[in-house]
Amino acid sequence: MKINRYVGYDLDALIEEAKRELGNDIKILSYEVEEERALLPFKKRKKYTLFVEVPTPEESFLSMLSKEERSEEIERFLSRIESMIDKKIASLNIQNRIELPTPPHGENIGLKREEFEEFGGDALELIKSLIKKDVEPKIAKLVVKEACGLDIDTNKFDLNTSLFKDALIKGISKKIRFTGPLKVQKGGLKIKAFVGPTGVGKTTNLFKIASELVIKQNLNVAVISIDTFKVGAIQQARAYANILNIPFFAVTDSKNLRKTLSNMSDIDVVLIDTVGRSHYDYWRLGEMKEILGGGNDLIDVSLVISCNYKNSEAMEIVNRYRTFFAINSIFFTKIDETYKPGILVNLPIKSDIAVSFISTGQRVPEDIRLLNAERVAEYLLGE
Ligand SMILES: Nc1nc2c(ncn2[C@@H]2O[C@H](COP(=O)(O)OP(=O)(O)OP(=O)(O)O)[C@@H](O)[C@H]2O)c(=O)[nH]1
Ligand SMILES: [Mg+2]
Repeated sequence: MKINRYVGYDLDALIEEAKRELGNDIKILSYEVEEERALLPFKKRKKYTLFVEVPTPEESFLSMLSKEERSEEIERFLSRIESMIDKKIASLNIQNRIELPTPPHGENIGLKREEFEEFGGDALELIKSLIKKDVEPKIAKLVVKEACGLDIDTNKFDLNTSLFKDALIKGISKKIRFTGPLKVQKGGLKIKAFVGPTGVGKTTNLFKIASELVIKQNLNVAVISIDTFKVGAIQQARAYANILNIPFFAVTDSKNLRKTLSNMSDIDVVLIDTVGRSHYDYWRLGEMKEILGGGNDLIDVSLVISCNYKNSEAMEIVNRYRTFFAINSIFFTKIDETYKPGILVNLPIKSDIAVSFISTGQRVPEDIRLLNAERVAEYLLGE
């Protein structure tokens, strides 16, 4: 038994102190009172010593048991705790399931069943899984319907392929145009410009394309940058050009661009890097249009869009950019930064612009793929 000792001149205060330390149910074992003599005989003081038992119920109970009984008791105690923890976890899971917000397009598409009632079986399942990947419901129906036939038993559209992937490839091929590989003829000058909002990956991906053309296709490539606005942009581009050992020019106006292009007699492809511009900045987009005008209509314009844009924002970018430039293709980037790549079908179908490449990461030159129906299907199915 453990005993605490409290010493002082006020017994009530000592009892309160013991209660504070050991809880309200203290067990006072005994106390001693001692009269202390002060200098003046009538000023005697009482000094108390209080002895209180320190409660250790578990320990005292266990100490009464044999060694074997003690370990059994501890086992029982631990298993009681384990089962309490299990119950708590189970109850938390139930609560989580109830409290989790419904995903924006998830299972709740069943709520608008009338919108999908013409579809049944696997077709409906495929539509649901596309919507979960942020494919807009209308676009999902459009794509899936291309791979459906009418089931005469149910009078609903169902897939006429056994695999989701085959169905998607079929639908996507019918609804989206793909540019295919860059078509460049040796000796014929091709000029390609990359435009788009800030930081989407124009410069790094331009050099991925340049690497492919120089290293794999053995073409003569030159790069022109009209990004003289951003600090360090020219240095960044020049460094890449130096690695590839290709000519690099920085131009600031349309006259300069025209002049530079006219001296490209031995070049097969000119890639033009532009400064990133917000699609809301009409004034600066106009300025860029004016500079690129130095290349006349010869320039093939690629709009670079990051896959992690919201669908509505991406469409806004396309609409605003296309009022300034004749966009020939969409170049997607940063697919590695999203797990809901619905934009890959929403944007080309809604804008009716062909798609070219997709950037899959930051590494130059490896992280780039040519887009085709099969790749888009794989991204949408999360393969
Ligand atoms: N994760 C990821 N990052 C990328 C991808 N493509 C480019 N980046 C990165 O995005 C950042 C911006 O790339 P830039 O090529 O400088 O972008 P930009 O469009 O030229 O930028 P501005 O010239 O400032 O408008 C860099 O850190 C790149 O490495 C991609 O596919 N995935
Ligand atoms: Mg850039």
